[in-house]
Amino acid sequence: MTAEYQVNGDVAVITLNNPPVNGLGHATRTAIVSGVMKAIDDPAVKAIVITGAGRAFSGGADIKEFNSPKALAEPTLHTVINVVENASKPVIAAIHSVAMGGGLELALGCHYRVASAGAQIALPEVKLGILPGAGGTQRLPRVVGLEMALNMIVSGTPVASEKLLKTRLFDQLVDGDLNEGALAFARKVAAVRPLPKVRDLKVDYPNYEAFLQFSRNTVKAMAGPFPAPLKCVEAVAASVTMKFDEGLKFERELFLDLVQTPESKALRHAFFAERAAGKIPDVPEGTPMRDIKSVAVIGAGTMGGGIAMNFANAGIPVKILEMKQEALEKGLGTIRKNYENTMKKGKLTQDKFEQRVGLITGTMSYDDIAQADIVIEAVFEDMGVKESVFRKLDEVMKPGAILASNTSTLDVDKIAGFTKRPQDVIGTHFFSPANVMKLLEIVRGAKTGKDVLATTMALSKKIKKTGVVSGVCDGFIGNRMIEQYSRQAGFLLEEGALPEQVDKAVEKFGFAMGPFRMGDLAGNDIGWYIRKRRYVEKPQVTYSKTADLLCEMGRYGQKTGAGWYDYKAGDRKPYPSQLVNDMIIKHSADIGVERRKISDQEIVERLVFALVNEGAQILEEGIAMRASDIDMVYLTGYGFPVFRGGPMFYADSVGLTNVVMAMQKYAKGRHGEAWKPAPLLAKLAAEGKTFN
Ligand code: T1G
Repeated sequence: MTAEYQVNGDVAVITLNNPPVNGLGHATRTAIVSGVMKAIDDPAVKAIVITGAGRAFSGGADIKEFNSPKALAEPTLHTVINVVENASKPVIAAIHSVAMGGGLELALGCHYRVASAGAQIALPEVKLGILPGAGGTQRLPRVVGLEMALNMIVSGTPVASEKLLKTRLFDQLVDGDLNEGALAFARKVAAVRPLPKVRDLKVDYPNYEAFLQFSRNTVKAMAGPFPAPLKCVEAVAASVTMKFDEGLKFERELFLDLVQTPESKALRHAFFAERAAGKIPDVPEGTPMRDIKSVAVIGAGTMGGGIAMNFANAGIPVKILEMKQEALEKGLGTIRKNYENTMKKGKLTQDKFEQRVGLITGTMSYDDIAQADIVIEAVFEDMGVKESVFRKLDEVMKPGAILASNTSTLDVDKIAGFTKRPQDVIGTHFFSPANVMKLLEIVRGAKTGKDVLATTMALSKKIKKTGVVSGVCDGFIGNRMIEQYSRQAGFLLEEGALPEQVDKAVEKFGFAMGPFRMGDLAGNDIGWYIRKRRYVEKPQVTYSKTADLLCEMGRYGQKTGAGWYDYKAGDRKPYPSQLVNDMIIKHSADIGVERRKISDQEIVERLVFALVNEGAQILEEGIAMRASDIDMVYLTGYGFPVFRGGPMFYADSVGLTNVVMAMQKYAKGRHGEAWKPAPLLAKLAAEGKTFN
């Protein structure tokens, strides 16, 4: 059942029961309507309460139904709300935990609303690239006022129920048992007539034009490529400029426009992709987990310090091990400074600052970390160094401790082989800056225990990371794909483009930062070191020499004051470098490549489709469990534009046949071997299918 009906004395209670969050799917909507009709027809029933079972009143429309016939099948949410609002007996919404989106709109259609404290009240549709489509933009302003409603709808941010008590949204805050409170309230208002309807209220806001114009300007400035925020303002404006039914119609038109936009489809894909990533098919819910009460981090450098902060932020004590006193003090000092900066920005209170700093301690003795429940090494990216660390950890760590490596490319199975407990070894690949980037690649070794995997995935959620499981291969998911992206970027320089053109082209596509600005930020020497290893391991793979020539000039990037671009002291802005551009142009001549004018479209296609092709290989090899996991890696770790949904989703939206055709065009050019379509990509394209 997706909504239960029972009569308690003279009050009918309709309980939404569609786990996990009582999404208002077609079956639930049908059950609500039949419940209300039944209550109306029953002379013994004087009032009706609608409440939610489980963890929510309702999380809104069932977004799993979107773009399917069910979403618009009668009774639509509009119809349900009409039935409720026009019922001849009072309908009371009893809200706990979550009332969001269509769930809140349903409550707004009721005659009364009671709530327990701490319920999250929101119209978050804008985060899915749409807007409240069942009257929320017209009713919410009528109960909380124009300004509060506009802020809630444009931001999508939840507000706690008790903060809205003084508004006409709630008639009562119920302490104790919500259903008992709702029943008592229902009996109190059962005979009150006329029945109060939110639609009959007026929005009272003097000089609303000025406020709305200010809102339009502000929202236009912050909305970026997303059309929804501005449409939210227009819909809310209708609550003061139009009659209710006209406003409702206008809202509906805007909603139907937005639900079809590529941006909304991408955001909805990202919503589900993030949740799917936490599911590991052969590690079911309920797999026993290890208790993580304390963490140790080895290495107090940039990565080690950032990693440690994640755990302190989650209230978990962290011990950082360094071999040299000076390095340890420097690392702890950097952490303190980071927290001080956050506090200066007003994003951290003094007591939170002290709590977090107090949770991070330093040591130079392995014995001090032996009792930690998980130890994460963030030492130099060299297998020899990893070997000595893991042999030592195997010696000192208590039985059952999880031994994690922050390696970004090395073989986790090999690392596990340095210990007598490979089942306890796992990769936890953080992305720099580790206390900021959401992505955590969880690298599953061949022998990693299921409980270790389940524990690490749960721990990633606790430290507010997006955990994505990767198999063991060179570069896992993200770095293996960025390798092909970087190769194409280098070839484009040899063939006629310059760093600034390449960066601008992909940044126009939506990337946060192009490959050359990214290299200057992260350090060009990191890639140089990895390529030197690759030249030995995979001599058949060709790279542009330009990046090596740049490093040989000592131009590692911002950290050396010069990289692909020039930098001025204290200024992180990149300035095109004549010296580097001359080097590139000379290099083309040296290798006999005639430079040509390259279009931005070619740049974007070669960089993005290089990601897609490698992603298809990764999917086929089972390194990634699903295409949407690859999308999550790129959305949360590599600045891929969210409004495009991730590389694999974007390829689907372009059409895999078109992707393969573009690749066939580039296969005719230099290094054409790089454009051999991955078998899975070729197969899906031939069958007219998609990755996701
Ligand atoms: N529909 C279907 N499934 C949903 C859902 C929804 N609205 N919300 C969450 N889920 C699933 C989610 O996929 C996951 O599933 C599980 O619930 C737990 O979610 C007309 C059209 C409600 C605050 O945007 O913000 O109404 O992976 O891990 O951290 O105007 O989910 O377990 O199978 O996030 O406790 C507007 C989106 C819809 C709310 C709970 N509503 N959801 O957070 O759990 S559009 C939203 C959330 C709409 C109307 C329009 C959160 C939550 P699984 P979770 P959580």
